[in-house]
Amino acid sequence: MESNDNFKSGFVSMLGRTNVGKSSIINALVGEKVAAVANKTQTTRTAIRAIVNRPNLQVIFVDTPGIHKPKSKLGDVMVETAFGSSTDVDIILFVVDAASTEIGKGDRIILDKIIASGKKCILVINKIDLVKKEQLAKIIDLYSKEYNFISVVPVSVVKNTNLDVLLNEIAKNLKPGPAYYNVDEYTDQTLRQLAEETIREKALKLLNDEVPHGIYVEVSKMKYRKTLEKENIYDISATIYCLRNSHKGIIIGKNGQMLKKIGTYARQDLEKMLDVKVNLQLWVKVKEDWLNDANFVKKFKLQ
Ligand SMILES: Nc1nc2c(ncn2[C@@H]2O[C@H](COP(=O)(O)OP(=O)(O)OP(=O)(O)O)[C@@H](O)[C@H]2O)c(=O)[nH]1
Ligand SMILES: [Mg+2]
Repeated sequence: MESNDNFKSGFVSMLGRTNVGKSSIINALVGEKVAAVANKTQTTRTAIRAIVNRPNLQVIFVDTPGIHKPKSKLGDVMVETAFGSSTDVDIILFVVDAASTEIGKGDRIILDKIIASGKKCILVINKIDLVKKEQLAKIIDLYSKEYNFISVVPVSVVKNTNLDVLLNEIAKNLKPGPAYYNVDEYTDQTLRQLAEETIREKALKLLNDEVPHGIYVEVSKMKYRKTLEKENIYDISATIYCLRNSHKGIIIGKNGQMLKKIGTYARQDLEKMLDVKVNLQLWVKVKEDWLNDANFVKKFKLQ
């Protein structure tokens, strides 16, 4: 373990409503795709650790599911995980959408939790590329009245604005400590979990309505194969589970076009991530009402 007086480290959790850009911020800071990002609600389902290493600094970010009104047992577990992940961290990042004009129900619930915890909290206003200066001033004013934030940082992931400022603010507020993870690691997820997230992200992006909320992905095989040709291959097989037969039809698509598209996009990302050629096989199966199967959704619980 690396440790000296100049070295700082700590745990930082992200809290915010769904879709405000928590996972996007983490991916941008880490410089790797750690968490799935999509313009859909409830993209992140579980707490994911992402590690940012800089000279004399290690920040372990805990990405969490967005706070929303749960409509299933999975939703209950997700919200519980989000709040649970913030109890033993050094700093909470409260992420809000720059376009908000009032503090809505979800943000109010989060604020109350932060106030009750009394923890160091940085207010992060994301998506400032979408609003005018006056709106930004309004939202800073609106939230600053609610809590004594150690800092307020407006950012844009899309324009790469102020992400360095955010990391500096975090570093300033951490105490000296050891590197908890090897400095060349960037997540606690296994390759299998990263592959599942990648495939689910592509399905989320390409599918609409209620279909994407009812899917989960399970990798059944992941095997590195040496070939006689120049390039070796990673064989990956995965199943996309969905809630209904009609959803299965949509995921497969006309002449299998949709599944092919999901597979192609996922394969391209996986090849980048693994730096090797990937042979991806996707299957689609129906698993009714898994979202409300208490036993099954346990796997999304905080470990
Ligand atoms: N315009 C704009 N869009 C952004 C920015 N940051 C993120 N987004 C988009 O916002 C959407 C949601 O991003 P995510 O990172 O998945 O949001 P999240 O808060 O992790 O969402 P959940 O996991 O569902 O809680 C995606 O379409 C992103 O591309 C930004 O700075 N500007
Ligand atoms: Mg997310």
